[in-house]
Amino acid sequence: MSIPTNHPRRQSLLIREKIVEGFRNGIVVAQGLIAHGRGEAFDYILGEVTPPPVREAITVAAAVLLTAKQPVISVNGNTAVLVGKEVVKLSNILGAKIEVNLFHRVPGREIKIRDYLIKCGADSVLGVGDDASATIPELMSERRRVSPHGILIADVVLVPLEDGDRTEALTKMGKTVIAIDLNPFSRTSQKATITIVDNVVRTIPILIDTVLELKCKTRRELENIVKSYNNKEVLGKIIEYLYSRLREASRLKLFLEKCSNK
Ligand code: PTJ
Repeated sequence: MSIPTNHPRRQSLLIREKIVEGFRNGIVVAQGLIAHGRGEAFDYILGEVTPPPVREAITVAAAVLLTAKQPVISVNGNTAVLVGKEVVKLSNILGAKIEVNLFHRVPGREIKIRDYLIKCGADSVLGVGDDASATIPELMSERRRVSPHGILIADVVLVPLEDGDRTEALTKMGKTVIAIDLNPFSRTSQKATITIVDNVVRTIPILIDTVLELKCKTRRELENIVKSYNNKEVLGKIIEYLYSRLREASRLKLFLEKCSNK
């Protein structure tokens, strides 16, 4: 579909097209379209920017990833089509593994996602076919199937666009979970160790830049960045930020109503 270059919502519509194309190619599931719409609604309130408290979470996430022994980036259908190339770049900089992990594990879909990530430049992708032979305890969904060489032994897992159950199960296993989720109220956001309330299309490039910036720091300096971080406090700041935007919009609405009554 051609989107006029001067369309005020061009960027958002281009992203939507990627998701729709991913759906047509069998990478994104129908439920992924719904999840994307939910994300768009939150992004609208966020103002489609990455505000300061979110940047704080991204900096801490970068420091955690740089100090991790076995970092893994978990990829589902939406993430693959939205930021496949960027995920590969991040994994190369960090030396992190990429693993496909799906809620809707229909036959052959993980192969399509793996092939897509390889097209994006990945050397190897875990969690496909027999490689997903390990299980996350207490988890009943298809997300429980993980690679014994990836998520099972990871100390840090980056989970863009997740559902809450696995985040909770992974943290119970003692792993540090970094979630990217536009909904600050979701179980994922509430249960993750570090929550980045932002659109994955903005976060991954910022995360790459931040990792590159922090790469020259010593382990002690990186640990100091992480030490004072409080996820609940940062989530509170983000909710306050969303609230202030809504409050501002409602004041503007009252003002416009007053003007039109004159
Ligand atoms: O590919 P699969 O089979 O693993 O399925 C993937 C989906 C996304 C369908 C599955 O994980 C799912 O159903 O997720 P939920 O429970 O709908 O949660 C998705 C969350 O991601 C919601 O809180 C959305 O607000 C958020 N979200 C959607 N798009 C984005 C996003 N967060 C960040 N960036 C986005 N672009």
